[in-house]
Amino acid sequence: MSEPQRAPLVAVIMGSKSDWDTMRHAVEILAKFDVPHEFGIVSAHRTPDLLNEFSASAEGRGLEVIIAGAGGAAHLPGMVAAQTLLPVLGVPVQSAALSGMDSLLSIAQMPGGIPVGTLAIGKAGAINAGLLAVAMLSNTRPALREKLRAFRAEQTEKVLAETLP
Ligand code: RP5
Repeated sequence: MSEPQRAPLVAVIMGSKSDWDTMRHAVEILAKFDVPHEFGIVSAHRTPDLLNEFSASAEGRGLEVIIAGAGGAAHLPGMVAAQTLLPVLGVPVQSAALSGMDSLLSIAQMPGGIPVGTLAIGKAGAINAGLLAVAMLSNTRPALREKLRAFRAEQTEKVLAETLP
C-alpha cells in the first residue's frame, strides 16, 4: 500500500499490478481534488489474508470509501464489501479474454444484501469511481463540493467551446 502523508479517506485497491494502468485514473482524480488516499494491490485470490485484514481494518483506520478494481473472475470488490460497512465502488478492468464483460458481470451481480456500486468497464469506470468518491465525501465537506462544482462547470465550458473540423 502507498504511504500517504495524511490519513487516507479513500483507498484504491486492485487485484494485480496489471490493473494499475486502469486504476491509476481513479487515483489521479483523487489527487486532483486533493483527497487523502492510499492505493495498492490486494488480491482476492492470491492474497486472501491481506484482503481480510484490509477489509476488517478499513473503517477503524478512518477510510470512508473503498474503490476496488479487478478483472476476469473479479471477486475483489464483492469480497471487500462482504467484510466492511463502508461503501465499495467496483471497477471492472478490461480483460484480454472477454473484454471486461466477465469483470463487469462478476462485480455487478452481487446477491441482495451486500452492495457494490458498479462502474463502467475500464478507464471511464475508474475516473467515475474517483468522482463518485469525491461526491460522497463532499456531502459533509462544503469546500470539496465547490471543487466538484467547478470541475463540472469547467468540463461543460470545454465541451461548449469545442469545434469540429
Ligand atoms: C485479477 O486477475 C486481476 O484483477 C487482474 O485484472 C486479472 C489478471 O491478473 P494478472 O494475471 O495480470 O496478474 O485478479
